Amino acid sequence: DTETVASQADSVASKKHAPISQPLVSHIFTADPSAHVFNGRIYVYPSHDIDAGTPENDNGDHFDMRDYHVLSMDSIGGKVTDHGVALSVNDIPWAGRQLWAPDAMFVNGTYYLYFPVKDKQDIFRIGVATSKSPEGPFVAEPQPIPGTYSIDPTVFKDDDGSCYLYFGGIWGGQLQLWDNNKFNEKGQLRKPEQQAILPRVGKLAANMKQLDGEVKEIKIVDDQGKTFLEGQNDKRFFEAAWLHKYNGKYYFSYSTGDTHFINYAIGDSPYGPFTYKGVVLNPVDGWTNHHSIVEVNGKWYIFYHDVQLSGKTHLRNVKVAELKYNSDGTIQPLTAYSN
Ligand code: FUB
Repeated sequence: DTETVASQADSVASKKHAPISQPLVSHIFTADPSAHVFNGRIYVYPSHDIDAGTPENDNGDHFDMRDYHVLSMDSIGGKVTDHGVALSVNDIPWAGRQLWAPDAMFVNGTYYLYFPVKDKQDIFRIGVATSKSPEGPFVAEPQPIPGTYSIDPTVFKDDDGSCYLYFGGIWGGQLQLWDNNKFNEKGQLRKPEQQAILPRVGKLAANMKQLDGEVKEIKIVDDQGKTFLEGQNDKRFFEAAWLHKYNGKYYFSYSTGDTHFINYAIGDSPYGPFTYKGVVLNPVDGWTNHHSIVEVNGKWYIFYHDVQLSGKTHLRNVKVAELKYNSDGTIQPLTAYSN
């Protein structure tokens, strides 16, 4: 009968859409996972999603997060520990609202947590907080990092110990309000035929709390050396920068936001230019796509999120899956659902 046929069709559809991995934790909502191996243990620095009741809009006001929790595990697939509140918005002297995607780094005996939050004037800036322990609690510096702005900071430590802070995100991430590192309250999103807004990088000073020199734009180019136009929105940068190194090359990966891909580009310097290579992760369930890429015991993993537990874009859950390279160094694109 028609009902049986319909329910068989549903079951085929849901099998086709079966997730390839399960949420790392389900007692809280988590997103934007930045993963690192510190002292042989895997630490994940995610956003902590909550249902704050803030109405949804294109600026992402519904992502109204108030604190961070650090997760850790001794191996991929192992028991995950939630270390509790690592930093709260109430303990950041300059913060207004919206604690978005963080990252962390370990240098000279100290763990540094980098985070974006709107200041009291509602302008996103990037802050840093420190701890002697990877799980926190972290103590925030009294002011944002001078010269930084916008969202989604990530830190890459190169083989010579130099650290670089990558950041930026358009739309609600406000990158369009910054021209030549100066705030421009009239800043606009680019038109489809204009060059897309570029992500930013700054070298971190030895104290990890300041930048050493000016913030620079990062060029992501096609195989002809041309930067993307705003209209090429399945390729151009939107938010969620991550940098990793593989076989001596620098891999810059990022979200395309409104087209929901994680893409990547390869370069010979932490400053780029990076040549576009393709998709790392196809769109996941939920509007946002945000990831990190890390090597654990000789295998490579992508940490990412979707909305499997809630079905709601602002209540996400972090996951992990293995990532594979081809022999030429390109990445095999991942789809987070079986088909
Ligand atoms: O989690 C809030 C924002 O959503 C992040 O900063 C973006 O990357 C997107 O995932």
